[in-house]
Amino acid sequence: MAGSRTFTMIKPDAVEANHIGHILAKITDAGFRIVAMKFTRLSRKDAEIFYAVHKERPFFGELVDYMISGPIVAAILEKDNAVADFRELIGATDPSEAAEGTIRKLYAESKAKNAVHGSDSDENAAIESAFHFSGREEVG
Ligand code: FUP
Repeated sequence: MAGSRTFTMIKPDAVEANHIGHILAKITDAGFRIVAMKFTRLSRKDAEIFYAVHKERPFFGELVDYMISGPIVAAILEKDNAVADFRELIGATDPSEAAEGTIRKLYAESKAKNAVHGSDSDENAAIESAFHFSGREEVG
């Protein structure tokens, strides 16, 4: 899809391990254009809202605690077929199952601390982007 968008976060484990630069290089080398980006920190309320779809799952509390444990990078990315191509670039949720060369295979610690988020649909990409960015912050 021409010029479609996805939303990503570089998560606390990858920030802590100094992988921001490596991950951004993989993203831009793969042809994604950065539309908006910020270095920020989620509040507990932010994380609970962002991951509300998982609130009945057994890992929800751990997921929220982890996502607020340190700063993150949030970004809106643009590319043809952005959602699907980005999920291919990041690899499976569990890095032990992720394909060679994917961001999670290279940089994720575990299924819970899995280095990056990528939207799972165009609809969620739009919702997640609007949650993190105002229209004025879409500068790219
Ligand atoms: P993904 O779409 O690959 O980010 O994965 P999911 O939407 O299935 O899961 C969202 C987040 O929940 C993952 F990034 C990590 C966390 N999670 C766990 O901590 N344990 C699990 O068993 C599954 C997911």
